[in-house]
Amino acid sequence: MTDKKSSFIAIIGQTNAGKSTLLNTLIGKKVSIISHKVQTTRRKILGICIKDDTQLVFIDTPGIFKAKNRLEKAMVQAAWDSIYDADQIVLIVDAAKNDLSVSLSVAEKFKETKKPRVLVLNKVDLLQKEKLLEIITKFAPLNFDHIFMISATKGDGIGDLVQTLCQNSQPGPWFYMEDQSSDLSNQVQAEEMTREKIYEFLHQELPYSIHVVTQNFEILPKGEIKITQSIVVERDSQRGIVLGERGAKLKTIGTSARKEMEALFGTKVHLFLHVTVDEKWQNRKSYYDQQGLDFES
Ligand SMILES: Nc1nc2c(ncn2[C@@H]2O[C@H](COP(=O)(O)OP(=O)(O)OP(=O)(O)O)[C@@H](O)[C@H]2O)c(=O)[nH]1
Ligand SMILES: [Mg+2]
Repeated sequence: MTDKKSSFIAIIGQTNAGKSTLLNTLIGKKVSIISHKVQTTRRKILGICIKDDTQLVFIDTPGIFKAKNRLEKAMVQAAWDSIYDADQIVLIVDAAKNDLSVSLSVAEKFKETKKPRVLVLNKVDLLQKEKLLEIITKFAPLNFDHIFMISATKGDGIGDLVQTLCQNSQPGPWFYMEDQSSDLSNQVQAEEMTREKIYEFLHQELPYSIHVVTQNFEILPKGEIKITQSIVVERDSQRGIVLGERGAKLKTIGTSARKEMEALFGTKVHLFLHVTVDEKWQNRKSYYDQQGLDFES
């Protein structure tokens, strides 16, 4: 018999609601990348933490939105799948957003599940208390088991949320090593860091046409890391935009990504970025396999 407890918890919600920000705050380090743009997270990402006798395994998911192309459909499908994989479901809502229709329809979809359902109203730092009451009234017919009001960026309300998730956890083994905080390899985490900077420094639609792939990841004799990555774009014209005038844009992306990598790995990183063109990357099965996404959907 074990007196240990564990629980898989899906964090789902509309794109940009703050799922990845919440994951990072829960884990206490940057596991998942964040941006002010929509559709930042493209795959399921596990963040693992231990609270007393309980191992909580959070599943950060791509945001739910009206998917059009193959990649978008696979991303949204990954979010729905995580509801089935999880023991508890956290629906996170951007409370500062006026239109709640997407969040309400997502909640409707898993209303009948027997799993604990938690409603989290996020970004409360941006709005008045009265507005929150209005939102809670709208969600009342969906009978959530618990409701929390939080600020994922500031950490407000997180302690109470974690306590409830622990209380809902069932006796069972821990599935991950005690010092493991994510299921992403260092290589994938480094790719994600570069992708985050692409979201930050490139405008409009361009980040959606891009993915990052590792060419080489090498630990040097002194413990420093040498990383070579390709930034893959869909068209030749996009190549020039990523490079910028005399390569200035690529340099900004690289410097910023390298700093994040050094903070994450705790060592000096030598980062080399190349821009390559692959018109069809969004239709290549290998990309979906790497990301743990379903190619068919
Ligand atoms: N003011 C405020 N902003 C927040 C809060 N939580 C998240 N944000 C911001 O909301 C934006 C989206 O955050 P993400 O964590 O990337 O959102 P997401 O739900 O993971 O988005 P996708 O991966 O695109 O589905 C970022 O600009 C965050 O800084 C919060 O509590 N307060
Ligand atoms: Mg995200």
